[in-house]
Amino acid sequence: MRTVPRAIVTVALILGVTSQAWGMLARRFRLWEGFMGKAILGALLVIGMVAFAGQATALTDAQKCEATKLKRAGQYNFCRAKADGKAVKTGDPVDYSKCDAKLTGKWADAESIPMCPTTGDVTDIQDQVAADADFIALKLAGVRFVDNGDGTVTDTQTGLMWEKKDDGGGLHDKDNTYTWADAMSEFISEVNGYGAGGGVQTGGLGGHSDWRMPTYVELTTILLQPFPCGTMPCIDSIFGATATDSYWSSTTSSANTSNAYDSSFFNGGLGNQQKTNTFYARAVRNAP
Ligand SMILES: [Ca+2]
Repeated sequence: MRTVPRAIVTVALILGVTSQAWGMLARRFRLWEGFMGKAILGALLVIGMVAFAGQATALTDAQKCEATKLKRAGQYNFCRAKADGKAVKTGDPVDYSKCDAKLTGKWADAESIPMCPTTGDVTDIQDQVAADADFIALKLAGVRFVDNGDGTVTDTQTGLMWEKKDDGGGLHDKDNTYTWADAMSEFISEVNGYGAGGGVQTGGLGGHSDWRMPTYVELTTILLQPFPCGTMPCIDSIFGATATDSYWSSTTSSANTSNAYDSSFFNGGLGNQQKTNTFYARAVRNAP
């Protein structure tokens, strides 16, 4: 991919500098008139062409496949954005079916090139590009919080995806409390789809396995503004059931490493607590 433009630039530079120098010499000594002058100029041209052709044909099948897939992924993104734009203009439900069909077909074509660096990844890339495109569409719609319908909420302002809490008695129950260490390891491990005590990873909340505890700064971004606030719990209701109490951040107190910073969703108060105490936890990951 990158060797061709560099080769063109290099050859052009060599030819440019050489021809300038050669022009000066030619004007000074009238070299063009001689057989040697023509022979040297011809040789330079041939060397340049061979160098360029050599670089251009040096693309491997793997590079061709990778480059083609990149192009198709970009076209898929564009196709989705266009469909989003059409839905905005017409008010009709957005329809990605043509984009999906096109991508699937073109991906198969790309994979017919032997030695692709990756194969069988159309669904994976499709999901990733779709998530990126959806995120942009929501951001442009001026929507801040989006309930993804799978137990997660996306904040288009910060680019963070949050765990939605419930009152169902399971892993995501708002009443579960943890020491800081348990929140950082066991709780997050389970949200990421590992069984209690480790084991094999499957699923993960919303199909993701890169959940983590929020930093102190991240945690404060979902407090209702301005805070301390009069609303209890101090958070948008889109985040589901929320304990009106302190939630752990991942950030250790700078003054006392036995403590970690927390945010109270009772009224938006900020503080730090001994890590051995038990408080509430809400997982986060980087969207999309
Ligand atoms: Ca409960």
